[in-house]
Amino acid sequence: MLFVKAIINFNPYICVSLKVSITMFNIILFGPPGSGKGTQSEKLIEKYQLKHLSTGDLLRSEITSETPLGLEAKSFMDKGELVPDEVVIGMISSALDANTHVKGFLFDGFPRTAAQSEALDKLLKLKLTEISAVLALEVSEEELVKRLIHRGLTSGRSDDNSEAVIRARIGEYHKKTAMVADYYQNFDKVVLIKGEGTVEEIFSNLCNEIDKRLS
Ligand code: B4P
Repeated sequence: MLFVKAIINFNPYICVSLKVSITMFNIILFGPPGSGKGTQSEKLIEKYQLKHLSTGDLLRSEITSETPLGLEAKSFMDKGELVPDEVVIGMISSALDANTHVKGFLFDGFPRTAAQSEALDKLLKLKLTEISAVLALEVSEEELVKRLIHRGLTSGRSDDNSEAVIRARIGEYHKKTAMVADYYQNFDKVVLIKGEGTVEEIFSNLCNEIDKRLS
């Protein structure tokens, strides 16, 4: 902290970059598998010009490129399990470093564990910024299963094509991910959003919450 103060007082160039970081707007789109995170993220990044960081997309791209990281991740994803924290945190850390001049980040599917939440806070703190809000989509389990089975008919995703794997993913969510909302609730950052209804209705509710925080 002392180090940061010294920089602010004596280095006008770093002072400018500090100002830029503080004005960043970072949100987490949170919810169980199939709650609409990916669907709504596409619309939100277009409207608010945020950098989309989806750990699911990043992992699937590693799988497609058959990298060692992708091969390791696939063994977990195919079973509906979470990929180990160190793999995912490393990926996000590189993505943050690669995107220094953005208005803010939309985190989709990350963080998914308590360790990932703490790591994200630390990484953002190093960039002198923080999470502005966690928008949490609420959807019943039966609706989640229905949506993912339906997506499995066309997505080609190995984790969508068996009900047992879909239910395992939801189980992982309850066991390891739901507590992420409790973590951010301690900082009063969580907003619950009804995730059932039309895509446009849900989008409009998400935008209302974002606009309140931007104004
Ligand atoms: P993700 O890629 O994050 O996928 P997801 O949570 O399953 O789906 P998402 O929530 O984005 O889907 P959407 O609702 O948009 O994760 C996949 C796997 O990667 C994980 O299981 C894990 O193994 C690994 N992983 C990813 N991040 C990780 C991390 N941080 N740590 C460890 N492991 C990680 O869409 C679902 C369907 O619903 C779509 O077909 C959509 O069209 C439909 N839909 C959306 N909104 C709807 C609405 N309002 N009404 C009806 N249908 C709707």
